[in-house]
Amino acid sequence: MSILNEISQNLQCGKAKVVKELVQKAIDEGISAESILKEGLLDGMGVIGEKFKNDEVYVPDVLIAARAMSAGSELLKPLLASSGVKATGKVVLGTVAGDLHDIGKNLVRMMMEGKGLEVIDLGIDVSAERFVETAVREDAHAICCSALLTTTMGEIKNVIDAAIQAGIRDKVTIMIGGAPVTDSFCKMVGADIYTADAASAADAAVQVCSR
Ligand code: B1M
Repeated sequence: MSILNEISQNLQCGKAKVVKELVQKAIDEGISAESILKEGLLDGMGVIGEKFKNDEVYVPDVLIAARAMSAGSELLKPLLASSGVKATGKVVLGTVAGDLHDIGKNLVRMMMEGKGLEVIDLGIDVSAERFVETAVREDAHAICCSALLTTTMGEIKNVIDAAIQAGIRDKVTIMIGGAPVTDSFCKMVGADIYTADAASAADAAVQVCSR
């Protein structure tokens, strides 16, 4: 079994310590951080997601797999950071109200920080008002919303409405993403930028902050 396969398998079993050791081993063997993330950690999370959907595993199994994912991805953080010219800019990031998923959001943060952006991470279950209040207080270039549930993606519209109400809609870019979110949803609710993955989100944020 390849080491990336081993990472995926152990992540599925929630073995955080083993996953961490294997990720370190893969790094030491010279495997790229992108491959370890995609073919190891995200592959394992994908399998767990499918099994979760089919009722083959339950919330506790998913939680321990998520813990293993976080343990492994922490080691990749410095490697995923770009070595290019550092950008400057400030963004407010969070998972929308009612939504507790944070693995994708944390990847977005890692990638953005890697590009030199200042990321104010509000965590999970963030209300529309909190996104906007923070953006005003911090004079942020962008508000970045992550949503993982079809039942919470509608919260993005509330963030946009709150930005309009606070009079900052023309000053702040609203970036959105997460598994159920699409470009057509982005257009429909009046957000500015949809990106499908964390790396593209970081590239787009750099563009926004350099305008
Ligand atoms: Co949840 N869950 N979950 N869950 N969970 C999903 C999302 C689900 C698709 C599983 C399934 O049925 N197959 C399903 C949603 C179905 C739907 O809405 N249609 C689901 C459900 C139903 C639920 C609960 C309701 C289950 C229950 O309690 N009955 C519950 C809801 C809790 C809540 O939020 N209120 C729940 C709970 C949980 C756990 C707590 C157990 C755990 C979260 C742990 C954590 O995050 N700390 C969990 C997990 C782990 C998942 C799955 C298995 C994996 C999600 C994940 O982390 N993927 C997920 C199934 C799946 O997605 N395959 C599932 C890896 C991560 C890197 O990908 O977050 O998509 P993702 O991020 C990607 C892109 O989307 C993008 O970048 C990343 C890649 O580079 N991206 C952005 C993300 N945010 C972005 C923002 C951007 C740009 C890009 O710009 C700002």
